[in-house]
Amino acid sequence: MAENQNQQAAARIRALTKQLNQYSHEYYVKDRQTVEDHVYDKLYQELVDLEQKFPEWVSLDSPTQRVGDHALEGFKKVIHEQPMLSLSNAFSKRDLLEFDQRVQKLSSKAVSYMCELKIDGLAISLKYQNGHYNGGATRGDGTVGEDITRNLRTVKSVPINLQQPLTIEVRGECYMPKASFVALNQLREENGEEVFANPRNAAAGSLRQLDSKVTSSRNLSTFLYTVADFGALTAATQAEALDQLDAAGLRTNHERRVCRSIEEVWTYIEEYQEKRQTLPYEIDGIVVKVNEFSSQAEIGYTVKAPKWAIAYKFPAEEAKTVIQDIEWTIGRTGVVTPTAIMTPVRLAGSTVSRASLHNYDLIQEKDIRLLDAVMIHKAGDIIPEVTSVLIEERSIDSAPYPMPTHCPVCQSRLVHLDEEVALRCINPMCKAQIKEGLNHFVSRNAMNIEGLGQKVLEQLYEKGLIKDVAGLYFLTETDFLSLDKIKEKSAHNLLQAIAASKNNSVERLIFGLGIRHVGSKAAKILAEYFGSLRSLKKAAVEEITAIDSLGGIIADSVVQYFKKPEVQELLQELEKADVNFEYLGVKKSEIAAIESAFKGKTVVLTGKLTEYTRESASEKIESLGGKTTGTVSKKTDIVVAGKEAGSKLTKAQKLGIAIWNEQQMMKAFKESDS
Ligand code: 1X8
Repeated sequence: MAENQNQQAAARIRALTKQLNQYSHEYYVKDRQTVEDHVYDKLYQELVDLEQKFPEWVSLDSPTQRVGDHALEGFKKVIHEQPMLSLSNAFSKRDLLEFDQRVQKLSSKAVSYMCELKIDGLAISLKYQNGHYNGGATRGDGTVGEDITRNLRTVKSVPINLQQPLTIEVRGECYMPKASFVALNQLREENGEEVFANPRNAAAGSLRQLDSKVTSSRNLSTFLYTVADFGALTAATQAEALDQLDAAGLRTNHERRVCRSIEEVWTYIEEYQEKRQTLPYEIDGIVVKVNEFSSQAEIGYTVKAPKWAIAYKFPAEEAKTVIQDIEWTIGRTGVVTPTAIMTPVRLAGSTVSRASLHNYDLIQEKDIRLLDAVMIHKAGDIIPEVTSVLIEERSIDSAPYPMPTHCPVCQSRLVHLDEEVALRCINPMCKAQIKEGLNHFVSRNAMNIEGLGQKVLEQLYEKGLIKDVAGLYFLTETDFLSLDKIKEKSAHNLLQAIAASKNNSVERLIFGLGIRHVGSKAAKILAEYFGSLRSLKKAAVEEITAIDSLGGIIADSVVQYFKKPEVQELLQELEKADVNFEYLGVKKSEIAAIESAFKGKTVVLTGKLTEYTRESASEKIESLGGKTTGTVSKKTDIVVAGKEAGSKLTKAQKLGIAIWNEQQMMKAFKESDS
């Protein structure tokens, strides 16, 4: 009996592992979602549960093994049997024409060129043995790299098993998408941590982590572009080799193009110099390779680089401007952040007049002073940053910018906490912090109280009508009418929006409280796991760290937070106001059981709804197993069009997508509830 059960579990674990890996491959390698998130989540949870009961059947390629392991003491060295070469650079069309001349001279026949994007990440090498992942390494100095096998295992686009039993070594780039880079830095700045200068540094910092859990949390991806050891693979050209990598299940970049002349190459370069801004990852140039391997062999190598390839580097997009002022702002957590106010200049498609300087250490390190001429660029193609100071243009009477000693808002002494680069105002009564906390509480991903903007909150606070977030729930119409520019109608709407937020599922409240290190994702996980704020506030550190995806930093922060007497008082006030403390979301395991017209469907909401807000409709649809997105595409199943719907409706009509009005949506809601 027990033996039978054990065998059944083994078979189910194998089947789940295979199925989940297939889904994951389609999503992370092929950029194609073939299963709804909740279906994936449910199967994943089933696997986690089974593996917990039958740990003897956990396989190395199980998706649960991507979450990271215990920390290492250090990295082992890896010797690259084939050295990882660098590329020579071209900075102009002329350099490129000269490269073409050299190629022509050294090869006996006509060549074509493969153009590929030069990804701004970290070069890596991956080994597979009979199709199984067998280790990964950094480039290092090209001859000796570091063994980052465990960290690369957490990167979802790195297959654990190939589609074919190949024994090969491949190389490529591990990178952090622009959006993840921006989000990571935002979080780090809020937490007083040092920010990464660009996505490449962020990727490198994430890969060179002794604790692979950290790597796992960083949303890295890969593009492979070279085969270092073909094993049984055969290919005559780079184009074929890349197609073979695709077929094997390794992720390659599809923006590549074979060109028959250097003029065509130039066209490609000009095209991507334009497109660059719109790509979701950062590139710093174009790699041009002789496509035919036989010609590559003829042309050969220098000691450092192949003579059959060249990297065309885009000119750095920089602009010169002058620092007019440095503004200091206090964040929600008391971190004091300097922003350079500069003479406005055009840079990479927009006008720039502000750049975060991140922290005082950076001002000191770069020796940035008022009225300095500086060069600026955009990190990750998005965030303006000061790259350098033109010291030779500095006037002789300039002086170093002094470190602020007091909070510009509450005047209390600033502190430099251990291991933080940030200066902090640690006065919990600091007005700036409280106001930021209020803004955060009402924001979209938190309590989502519509219409309650910064100006209104500021007035409410300044007039003493509220002293903390709980105060919002005790406001009256008279309170609102005492504010500037608030008439009866908006007072009414605001009161209604505040009242509606009492019924939010508790993850919004958990996030809205602004517990350090608890982002909206972590808040959701905590809410799902503990079910209510009452259980969460009693949780011990060990209970929180027992959740796979949450680490010790979050756990400590949560436990410390709920210990504070002022927090306990605040919770009492919120409870008195009848703010919901329960998790109302459908438990992941329950979604699959629901029958609804939205299950597994991708839905776009557009136009003005009258009975629902976009957010509430979207939440409802997701709770019924649907997915909502903002853009209409071939993948959209249903477009719910409210009043005055515009281009999205037109597009849906063109694509022949089902179009519903609000009443039809509500009818479907009703039918699912029964
Ligand atoms: C570096 C890179 C190469 C490619 C893309 N991104 C890079 N950073 C490519 O070939 N597609 S090749 C390369 C190198 O050989 N050092």
